[in-house]
Amino acid sequence: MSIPIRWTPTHGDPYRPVPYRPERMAVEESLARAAELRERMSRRRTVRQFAPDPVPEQVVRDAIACAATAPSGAHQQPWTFVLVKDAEVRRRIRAAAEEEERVSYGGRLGEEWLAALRPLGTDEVKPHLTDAPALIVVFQQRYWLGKGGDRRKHYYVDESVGIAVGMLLSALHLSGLAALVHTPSPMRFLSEVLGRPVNEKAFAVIPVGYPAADCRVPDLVRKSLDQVLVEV
Ligand code: IYR
Repeated sequence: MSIPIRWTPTHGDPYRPVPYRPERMAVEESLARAAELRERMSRRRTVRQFAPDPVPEQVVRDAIACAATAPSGAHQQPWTFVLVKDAEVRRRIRAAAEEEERVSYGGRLGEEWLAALRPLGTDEVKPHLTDAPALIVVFQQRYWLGKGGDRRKHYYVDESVGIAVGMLLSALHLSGLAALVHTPSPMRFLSEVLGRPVNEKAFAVIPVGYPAADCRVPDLVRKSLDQVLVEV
């Protein structure tokens, strides 16, 4: 018997649903998994000091594949993940990012913003961009760009890419890797350095690796569940 050919529904295709019957998880197992996941996720920290040790590349690719399962507006999947391993490209990204950050920390951010950042200890020096063995540069596809130059609107791009990045961070953490969401501003240089098309806009640079042996993080406390959850 031949296997039916599946294709990605494209713009304007009719609704052709297929059955979805995942096996229901036993409540006991659900509770145990949720509690374990909560505990493991609570141990995730944003890392700014990375060991130069290489990471298993397939772990990073699998995490990106997890991120790409994210829901998206009209299922348009408006994301591109550029995995930068090349040391020279990372050096160029660092140099350009630090040039922008010098202006930002030198006053562009404004006193209120700088005061908000002070407890985090960030500054314009970005060694993580070259110390981490890999960078995932996430681009949003602001619109669809056809081969002939025709464009189609993408919907809820910020939300879609934000969800995907959240899933990426979870996947990396649960696979044993540390990461940082770095948002140099403005980020236009990333399109130039990485040669991305005009419909793509950089969203974040995510260095990935293992924490340095002497890694330190700010002494942050997260809001408790009752501070963030309202039940009605
Ligand atoms: N983009 C700058 C500044 C910065 C802004 C926020 I909001 C942060 O949470 C952290 C840093 C930088 O990357 O240093």
